Amino acid sequence: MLTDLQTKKLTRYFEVYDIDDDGSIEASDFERIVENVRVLHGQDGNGQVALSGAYRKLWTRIAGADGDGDGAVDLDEWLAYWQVTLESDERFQEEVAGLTHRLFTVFDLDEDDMIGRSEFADFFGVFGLSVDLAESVFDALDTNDDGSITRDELLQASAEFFRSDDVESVGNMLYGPYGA
Ligand SMILES: [Ca+2]
Ligand SMILES: [Ca+2]
Ligand SMILES: [Ca+2]
Repeated sequence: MLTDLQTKKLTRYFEVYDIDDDGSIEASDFERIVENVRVLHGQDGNGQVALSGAYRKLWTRIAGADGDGDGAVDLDEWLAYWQVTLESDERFQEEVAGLTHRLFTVFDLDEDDMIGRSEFADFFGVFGLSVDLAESVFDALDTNDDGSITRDELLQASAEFFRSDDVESVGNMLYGPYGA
């Protein structure tokens, strides 16, 4: 079972991907994400191709949560999907840790194996989230205050976001504030 805290965080995660705010996640939300990537990185940038590809792949995966097959993933389907996924270490590794690795690689534009402040703002930008919010989340995640997030720190934050039932876990904030 998902705990109360997990449900709140996964609801926040749902809202982040429901870009047009219509209460379900569908292919059109991902087209918006891909469009935001294009605006951020330009039509021909290498990063743009990798990122767009990564988000198209992610949609294929998320579409697997569409239990009733109506082409849209609503919040109940989303939570049911994550409940099953998080119960299996194997699926967790593949779907959460694997995705986090890929996102880290595509957003590390200068390839220094760290996510800097502006790279993190790019990550939030593809969801239409503000730079101010990106800054405050970045500060929370950058616990040793060195101005960058390492791959291990992001993996840890992501694991906490999905799995932790401790309100104090830093990773809870990965996608910004979640419902009280
Ligand atoms: Ca939507
Ligand atoms: Ca559905
Ligand atoms: Ca970097």
